[in-house]
Amino acid sequence: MTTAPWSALRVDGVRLLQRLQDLGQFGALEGGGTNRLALSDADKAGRDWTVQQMRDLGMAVQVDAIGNVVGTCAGMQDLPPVMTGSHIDTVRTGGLYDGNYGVMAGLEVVATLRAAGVRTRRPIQVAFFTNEEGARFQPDMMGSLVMVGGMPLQAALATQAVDNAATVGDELARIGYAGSAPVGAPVVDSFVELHIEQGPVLEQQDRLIGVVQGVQGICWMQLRFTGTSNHAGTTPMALRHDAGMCAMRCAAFIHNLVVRYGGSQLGTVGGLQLKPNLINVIAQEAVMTVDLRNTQAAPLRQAQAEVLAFANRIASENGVQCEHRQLADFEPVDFDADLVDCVEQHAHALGLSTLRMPSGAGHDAQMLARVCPSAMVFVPSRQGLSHNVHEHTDPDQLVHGANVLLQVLLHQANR
Ligand code: HGY
Ligand code: MN
Ligand code: MN
Ligand code: MN
Repeated sequence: MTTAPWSALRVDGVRLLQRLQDLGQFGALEGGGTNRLALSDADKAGRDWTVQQMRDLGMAVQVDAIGNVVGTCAGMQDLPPVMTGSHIDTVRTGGLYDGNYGVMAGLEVVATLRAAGVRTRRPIQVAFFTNEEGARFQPDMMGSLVMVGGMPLQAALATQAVDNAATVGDELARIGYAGSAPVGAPVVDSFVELHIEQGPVLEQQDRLIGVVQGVQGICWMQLRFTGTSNHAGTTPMALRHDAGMCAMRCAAFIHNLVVRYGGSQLGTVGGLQLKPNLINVIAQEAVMTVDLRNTQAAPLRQAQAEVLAFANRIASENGVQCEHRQLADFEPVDFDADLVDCVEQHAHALGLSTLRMPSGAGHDAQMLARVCPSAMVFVPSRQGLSHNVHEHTDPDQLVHGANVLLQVLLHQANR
């Protein structure tokens, strides 16, 4: 790899870390952490602040019809841009870095180029996508999915929140991010996302940079069991229509399925609401969420089919209704091999240890991969913690990752 004139350029770590702290004020939780649910007031405040950062960096800012925000740093030629970015919405118990880091590092790259007077051949874009987390509205990665034409805009806008009756469209209008830029077929040369690993692998293997080869498949379902509430003391077991027991046996089935499948199969029941949720009343209703993941498409399909078959069987054996809603259904994605090599080469050129690995978490890059060569760069997560207020990555590791992003974007934008 020839030595480019800009290969000595480095980001300003203090400025990057300061921006991360500043963004963290929006939705800050007492005692640390972030609650910036998609399209909430805190998300609006974080969006407004980030848009201002883009404008202060001389970037042209566009908001599309699903509320994705794209800042553009002009290139010398009007060629398809190189895009980076991630998300600034968080889960309810989020940290400072999930998503935020990739957006702030993108801004830091632009700030570094401006300070050095470097103009790239292609424009460089920094984006943050609507509702990556999928905590309030499903599916996750909604904004980037709509951007690439993977979900009809109207279906996304009509999606209702899990916490109230508001739709995505209502909330975008309420916070002033119902943009006019079209969605469905973005013109992007390539996409590179910098993100914390959110798992323990880099730390365990003492590597500084994760060279991400792809993202595992994700299947989200909601199962609603409807039975008959009754007295816990007077109703014989054989006469019960116990929605709660059906849900919990389903959860146990999922656990056993994961053990049976082995490999990369994962299964999570993150949400379970019982009604009336009283100690001496047989549950009338149970609503549970199911998150199944696998790096292989076939076993993931098989797992989903098995869980659904069991849920329907256990419901009919107990005289209970079972309704299934598919909330997300994403096949595993492989990133562009040349771009993955480019990430690895530039990390090595910076003297950083690397590890090739899949991503356990979903990311916007898996959606951009549908329309352009895409790749990701990971940095370690302390104790693998994420979606947890104690999420942490060492400052120097954050700066290493941003320097890899800088060099990869410079490489891509000067082709
Ligand atoms: O669920 C995920 O993997 C991502 O954080 N939305
Ligand atoms: Mn994320
Ligand atoms: Mn996340
Ligand atoms: Mn290069």
